Order: sequence, then structure tokens, then C-alpha cells
Amino acid sequence: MSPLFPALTEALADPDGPGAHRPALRFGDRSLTYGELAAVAAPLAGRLAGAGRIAVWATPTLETAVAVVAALLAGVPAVPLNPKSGESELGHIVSDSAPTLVLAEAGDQLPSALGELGRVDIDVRAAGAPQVPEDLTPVPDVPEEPAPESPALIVYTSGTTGPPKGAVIPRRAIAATLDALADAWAWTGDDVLVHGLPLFHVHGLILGILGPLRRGGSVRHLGRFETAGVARELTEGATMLFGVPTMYHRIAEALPDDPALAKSLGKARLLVSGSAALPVHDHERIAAATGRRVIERYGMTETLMNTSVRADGEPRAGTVGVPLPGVELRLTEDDGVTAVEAYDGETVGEIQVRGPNLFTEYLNRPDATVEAFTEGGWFRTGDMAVRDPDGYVRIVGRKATDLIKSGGYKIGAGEIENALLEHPGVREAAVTGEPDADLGERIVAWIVPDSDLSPPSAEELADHVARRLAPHKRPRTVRYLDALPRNDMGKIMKRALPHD
Ligand code: MCA
Ligand code: AMP
Repeated sequence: MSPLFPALTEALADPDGPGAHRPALRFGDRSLTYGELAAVAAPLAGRLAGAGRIAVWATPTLETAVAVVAALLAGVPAVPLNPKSGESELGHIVSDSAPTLVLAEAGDQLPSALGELGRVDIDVRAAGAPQVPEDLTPVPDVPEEPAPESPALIVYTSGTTGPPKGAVIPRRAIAATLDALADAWAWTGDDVLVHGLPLFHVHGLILGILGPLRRGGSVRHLGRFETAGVARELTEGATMLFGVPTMYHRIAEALPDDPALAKSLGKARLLVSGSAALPVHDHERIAAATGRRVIERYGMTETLMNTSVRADGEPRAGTVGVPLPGVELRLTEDDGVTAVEAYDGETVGEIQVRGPNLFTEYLNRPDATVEAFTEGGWFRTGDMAVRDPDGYVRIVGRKATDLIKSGGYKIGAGEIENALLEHPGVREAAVTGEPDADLGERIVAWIVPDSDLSPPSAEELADHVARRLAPHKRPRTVRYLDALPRNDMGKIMKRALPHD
């Protein structure tokens, strides 16, 4: 396979060449050129080679980017960990993926769930002075490029029930999706991307860090998303912005009082939203204030990117554009196998996809992997859509009501219900998603408290879920009931919950 990161391979081979001096990564005031990135990541890769799977404590830092690049150079599958994961979620991911080592920024405190693992500290100093940890022996040669099908990343993603599953993403899928996006967006090494996305999911890590590196361009990460950081970077030469709809919603809210933000967005070559639907109202507010239209792309952890509005296409709000090059997309009827032929903007079907962008399997879950595909090798996304006459795809809903998208994070209702039921003050629990202008959907917990104890407060339950799972999975609203509505079989009828 040709190298995943040609510019990095070139800098490794020719550390004094012109390419080696090009900027690659910037986090706040710390940055690395391709030459510097090669100088830190290659010795680390040498140390990791043959390590089995490794975990990366994926804080939004330069160290995380270096760790992932080193693992990819070494051909060692990396499991990015949300540093805010609670004990139960982290315990599951670590026991399921069984990493041999954890890579973390020097000085970071790691939770006890990772205590048994060997630790490799990453210490990258300011620009121009990358520090190679002393115990790393330099590798004499550029590491050989691993096979295309070899697993590159294992990214955990929630389902409707049970704990998150690890999607095994091969190098082939990363290369295919990034090259398809390069075609759709005319994305080149001259682009400078800005974003503030987390680095333990596909959006922030694969698109947001590995994307620029594959193109030989650069990324400036904000550490955390703030409109001021977006305005600053777009004013100072960044050409593209990636974000989830919550981020664009916050931009839309800030625009009326922030002419500098409007001006900076007006300069951008491409504003891209994904991970959930961007409401048309936010599309329109941004277009009116900046003269630029946000374009949407549609993907999934398991499939990477499937469709996008193209840079040379018509930006149509409320759609996710057309299938990317190499991606086969079909809509199917309720039986999951009969293709919907209509391109009428009306006939709804489930989106199924096939192509080199797909994951290979769910780690340790052959049952779930089999269930995810049809006999013809189509991946069932669970997303419901229609197609316009010219092929533009409009997502209109989701098959599973028990999946919630909040802030762009996919969250399974079952996971949260199980965590809530572990609280001694909770007798019964149901979790739903309700529309939220900022988060898209907000998690609502419906609780029947244990009658022998005083009911736990909403804050206590939110803390409980945040501690066990992750803060973004905490309920934002808690409603107390005497009983949950159930059918004759005893199954909770969520649609019968007394919504306001
Ligand atoms: C609040 N916090 C708490 C608690 N309450 N911590 C512990 N216990 C509590 N009870 C903390 C949070 O950790 C956070 O800390 C801060 O308070 C604010 O929390 P929250 O309100 O949840 O966050 P927010 O500021 O509203 O975040 C909005 C956001 C975020 C920035 C848009 O939702 C986000 O980053 N979303 C991106 C999701 C994403 O990347 N999805 C991609 C997956 P602190 O402030 O320190 O953080 S989808 C994907 O990859 C596919 C392929 C695709 O298509 O893209
Ligand atoms: P995840 O598994 O966390 O990667 O989330 C994937 C899901 O996010 C998809 O199945 C869609 O439901 C949703 N999604 C991603 N991008 C978009 C988009 N542009 N519009 C609507 N939904 C989206």
C-alpha cells in the first residue's frame, strides 16, 4: 500500500527537504512541522512495533496526535480513550480491547482502570524543540507500510442496548474516506483546518487530524471549541472549519453580536458540519450573516464518510449531499433487502452502504457484526432517508428510537438506563431524547424512585451517570413518576411517557 501519510514519509526520508519544514499540527502555542512530527513519532513507532493493541489517552493535545500517528506508523492498532470516561465505561473498553500499553501525555493522571497497563509517556515540547523520550531508541529506517486491511483504530460506539462496541477500522478505510473527501471538497495540502472536536471519535481524529496529515496540510486544534478561537484562526489563514451542529448553532447564536466572527467565517473556503443534522434555521442564520453556506457530510463510526455536499456542488440546507466516490448507497424497504428505486424526495428507506470506507468488524462481537450486514455485504446504517431527483440524500429519521444524538455524540438509551438502575434510589428507569436547540437532542431520564428512600436529585443522578459512563451521557432533565407505562408483556412503552 502506498503510505498513509506521504508527506510524513517524505519528511522521514529527507529530514532537511522542503516538505519537512511545512507546518503539520498546532495546538494552542505548540506546533510541529512534518520534520518535527517525524522526529518524535518515528522513534515512538519503533518502540511500539509489535506491542499488540495500544490505548491512547485522547486528550485534545499535540501528544494525542503524536501518539496516534506513531501507532499508525508502527502498524499497531490504537484505541482512543475518552479521558472523561467514567469507571464502568473505561473498565469495559479496556477489558474488551485488551491493550498492552497506554500512551498518555507525561504528567497526566490516569484512572485506576488503566493501572495494570504499561505506560508510555509522550512529551512534546514547544515548536522547534520536540523532546524524544530518552528511553526510546531511534528507528534507523522508515517503518514498512502495514497492509491495507490491518486494523488501524478501534473506536467505541454506542448501540441501543449494552455497552459500547469497538468498531475495527482498517487503514484501507481511512485512506479511502480521506481521499474521497479530498475529491468532494477539493481538499489539498494548502488547506489549513481549524476545529475543536474531541480526539476519541472519527470526526475529530480521523477527519480532523489524520485528514490534514494525509493531504500534507495542517490542522490547528482549539483545545476546546470556542467561537473566539474559530474567528482568530480563520482570520489568521485557516481555510476550513469542521464542527458538529451544536458548534454551528453556537456560532449562529454569537453572530449577531460578533462582526469579527462573521467576517472570519466569510473568508473560509469551506465550513463543514457533520455527526448530526444541522437545522435549516442555523444554516440560514449563518448564510445571512456571513455570505457562506455550511455544507453537510454524513458518516458513521462504522462506515466513516458516506455522502457529502460537494465543494463544486449546490449547497442545499437539510441535505447531506451525494454519495462520495467509491461509496455505493441504496435505500431499502422495511424488509431491509428490497431496494427503493425512487428518487422522488418522498419515498423513505433505510440507508445501506457498501465500499472501501467500511469497518471490518465489531471487536469480539461476531454476532453484532453479522447482524450489521445484509447477505450482499451492505451495512445497515439504521438511518432513514429520501433521495431528491438529482441524488441528494435527505436524512429524515432513525430506525432505533433508543439511540440519542446529543451534541453530536451517539448515546444508547439502554446504557444510561442500566447506569441509572445501579443507583440505590432508582427502582425503574427509562431514557428518551427530546429536541434541544443547542444539543439537537437532550437526554431525559424518567425515574420511579425507590419508595423506601428519599428520591435522588436530578443533579445526583447526572453525576452518577457522568461518573460511571461519561459526562456527555448524563441526563439533562429528570422526570419523576409513580410508575412507568408498560404493555401487557411488561415492556416499557416510551411513547406513552407523559411528555410536556
Ligand atoms: C458538566 N460537566 C460535568 C458534569 N456536568 N462533568 C462531570 N459531571 C457532571 N455532572 C462538564 C463536562 O464534562 C464539560 O467539561 C462541561 O462540564 C460542559 O459539559 P457539556 O455541557 O456536556 O458540554 P458542552 O460544552 O455543552 O459540549 C458541547 C460540545 C460537545 C462541545 C458540542 O458536545 C462536543 O464536543 N461534541 C462533539 C461530539 C463529537 O465529536 N461527535 C463525533 C462522533 P469540559 O468543559 O471540561 O469539557 S460522530 C462521528 O464521529 C461520525 C463518524 C460523524 O459523522 O462525525
Ligand atoms: P456515530 O456512530 O457516533 O458515528 O454517529 C453516526 C450517526 O450520526 C449516523 O448514523 C447518523 O444518524 C448521524 N449523522 C452523522 N452525520 C450526519 C448528518 N450530517 N446529518 C444527520 N445525521 C448525521
